[in-house]
Amino acid sequence: NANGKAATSLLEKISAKANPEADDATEIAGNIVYHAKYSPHFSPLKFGPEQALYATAESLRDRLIQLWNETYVHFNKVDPKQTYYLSMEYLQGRALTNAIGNLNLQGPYADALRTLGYELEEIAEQEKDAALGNGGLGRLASCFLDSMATLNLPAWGYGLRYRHGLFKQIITKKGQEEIPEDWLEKFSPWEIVRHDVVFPVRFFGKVQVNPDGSRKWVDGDVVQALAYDVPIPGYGTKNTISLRLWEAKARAEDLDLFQFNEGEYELAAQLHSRAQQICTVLYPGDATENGKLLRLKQQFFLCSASLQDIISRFHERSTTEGSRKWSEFPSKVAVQMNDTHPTLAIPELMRLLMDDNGLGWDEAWDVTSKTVAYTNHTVLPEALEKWSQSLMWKLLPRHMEIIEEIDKRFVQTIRDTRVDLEDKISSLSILDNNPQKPVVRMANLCVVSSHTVNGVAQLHSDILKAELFADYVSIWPNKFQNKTNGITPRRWLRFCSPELSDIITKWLKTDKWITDLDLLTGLRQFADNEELQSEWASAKTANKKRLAQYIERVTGVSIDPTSLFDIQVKRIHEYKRQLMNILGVVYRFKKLKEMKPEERKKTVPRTVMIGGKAFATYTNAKRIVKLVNDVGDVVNSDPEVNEYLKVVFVPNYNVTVAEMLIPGSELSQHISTAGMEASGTSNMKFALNGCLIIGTLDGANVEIREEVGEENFFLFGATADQVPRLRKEREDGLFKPDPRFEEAKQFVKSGVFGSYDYGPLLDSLEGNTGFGRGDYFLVGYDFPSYMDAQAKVDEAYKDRKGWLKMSILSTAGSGKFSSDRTIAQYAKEIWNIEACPVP
Ligand code: T68
Repeated sequence: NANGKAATSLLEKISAKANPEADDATEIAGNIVYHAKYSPHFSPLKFGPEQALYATAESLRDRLIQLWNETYVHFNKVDPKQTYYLSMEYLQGRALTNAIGNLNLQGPYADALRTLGYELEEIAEQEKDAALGNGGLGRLASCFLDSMATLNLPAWGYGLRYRHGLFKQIITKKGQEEIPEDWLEKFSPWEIVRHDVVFPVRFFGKVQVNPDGSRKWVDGDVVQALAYDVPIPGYGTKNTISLRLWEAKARAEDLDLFQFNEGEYELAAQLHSRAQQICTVLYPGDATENGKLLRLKQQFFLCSASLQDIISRFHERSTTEGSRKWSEFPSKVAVQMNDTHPTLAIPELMRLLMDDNGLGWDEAWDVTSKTVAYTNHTVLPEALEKWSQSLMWKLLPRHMEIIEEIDKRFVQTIRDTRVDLEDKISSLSILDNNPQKPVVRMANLCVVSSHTVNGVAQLHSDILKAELFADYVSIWPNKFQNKTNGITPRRWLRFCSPELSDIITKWLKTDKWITDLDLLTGLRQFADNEELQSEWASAKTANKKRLAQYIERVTGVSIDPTSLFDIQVKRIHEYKRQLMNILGVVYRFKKLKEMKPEERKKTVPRTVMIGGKAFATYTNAKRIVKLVNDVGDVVNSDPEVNEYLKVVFVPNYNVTVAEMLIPGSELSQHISTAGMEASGTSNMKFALNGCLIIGTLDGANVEIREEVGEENFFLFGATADQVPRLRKEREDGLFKPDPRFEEAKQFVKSGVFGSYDYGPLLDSLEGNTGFGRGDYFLVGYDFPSYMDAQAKVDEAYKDRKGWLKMSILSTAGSGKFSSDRTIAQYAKEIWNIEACPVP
């Protein structure tokens, strides 16, 4: 069926009929055919798998638009308080299976497609991921949208419509190479452009002082923000909410026709191309001044367009004549800032209120600070955003005035009320006026201006309160909260592992767990049950086989589905310590080589899979990718060992690849240096899928271990409170490395894995050698306890029944990590919003 000839002839036999409410297979097939014929994007009457995808998606879209309109009308009528989630990133992945699943139409859609000559899975495979994010933070935003819709909450997401999402990773002899991702190459059936939703966004220019003393931002460049809406269906509800993505467009008058006719095409279209740059790529490199400027433009573009839209909706929904009282704004609008990236929402809201709507400072400040809340996702100093003051004055002069004023008033209040904090003012203030490099500290601006600040796991929130934001806590003890992250159980269990889901539903005698994940505790009583264990094992085996086929297809490496599948997938970063994982593998390989054949036979065969993208300019992260690949090449082709150990680098890790890997894994690694991973969310996905965790007491691992039971978690490593002392010891040369650690490093240095220069990478693990950072991430310190924990894993895996029991208990204990729980807490404890179900 590759060229779709057979399907094309079937197309002719089924009568086309547009019907957004179709719900049996025959009608759905008619609707798909309708779109194949009358919403053409390809040459007439072509119906290959790709055409089938678009027609299927469009048939679903009809239905989503129906529900979406109803939701929109209902929200407008009820006029509830609404949350707006502002995020520079969303990692939506594919939408087809998710939409069909949330609407509970798997059966009819699969049947409809079969009458057209296709399998649903085959069609779903055609879809590209929407990868408008980097990692956990972006995926969290997408899980949150799913939960907001499912919980019937009046909430919308706002983001940017990047033309190119996160780069595609390919692995060559050189290691990772990046090629542009192209999700909009053809078009996305999931977005609707709203030609009537357009707002002007200004850059540069100057501040004009009016005769009455009021101020106005004028001149500079004006770019149009145009809205593209993506429907977000809830599970088992009519409620369908919006992810509104802004695209930047120049105005027609920005084309200089005179210059164009003079043949100066580039000059003539200068403003057009400048506008276009804004949404061209996700996270443009910001090493250069130009790169920084573009990134700041992106952030402001998101904030300004979204706030203008929010304000216009606030007035639109008013039932009284004329415009509403501004004091009502915080009872109608909650704005959540996903990290500091949308911090400019604060001065922009102040500006819109004061300069465009005539509010005084105090009134505007009262509205703004009651509206905005901030989520912190990191304590790493290098990841805390600081923008150069001169760059900000250039791009956003009025906002800088406002930020200065916020800072001035804050500092004055501290001077007036807290003499004890006098010597802390230089670190508490928003502006860092260090003459060498004056910057705006965005996190400080967020903390000072928000009514609530939250961390993303208990340990992380505790660290924020005790360290990063400790002095603010003494000023505003009630401002700080924890909201432990969560994941949507729809995408991350129900749809990615239908086999396991069916077993769970069968044993719990209900599928209500899909929206009430705490019900999974009901599996605990059956953890020893042989029948459940055997069903559990066969679902796992099926998922492992599917994964093995995938791995063979994309890497050419054949892996044994009866071996222990051990996976670490996440962004490549030194703090996440993929290097410790691969050094552990190197050590295992060396020991296997040294063993006699009969000894080897007693070991537990393992397949170690590592995947993730390194930021294009992060050299050490790229060296880690290279090392994993090189180790894999040697190990996998070693005839003595490769029956017992395989090492695979899984290329181009993304949401879709995760949906394949996670259900098939048995052990997953979450091994960051304690205190450095704010939460982690893939740890939750793995645990939910019955995969055991080897990990440190970091981020959400702490809570996962509490929930699944410590006997079902392979713990190792230093704790967060020990880390500073251990780093000091390392610096002072008081640390004695374990011989296994030295042996593994030495083996890499010896050149067994090729001639690439791993020197700089290995040097980063040394103490006071003058190289690297003196093993800042404490790989050397944690290595022995890591290896001991790995030995426990091998022992545990030999006990088949014991392992299955642990696996069942892992799933049973994962209820807490539903993003439905997280979002219900945000709704109640931060946003103060209530469900608004469409009748
Ligand atoms: C992650 N942060 C945390 N940042 O590292 C992770 N993008 O522990 C946590 O679970 C997750 O957020 C959700 O809370 C990120 O993913 C980014 O991707 C990032 C950072 C800077 C700029 C852009």
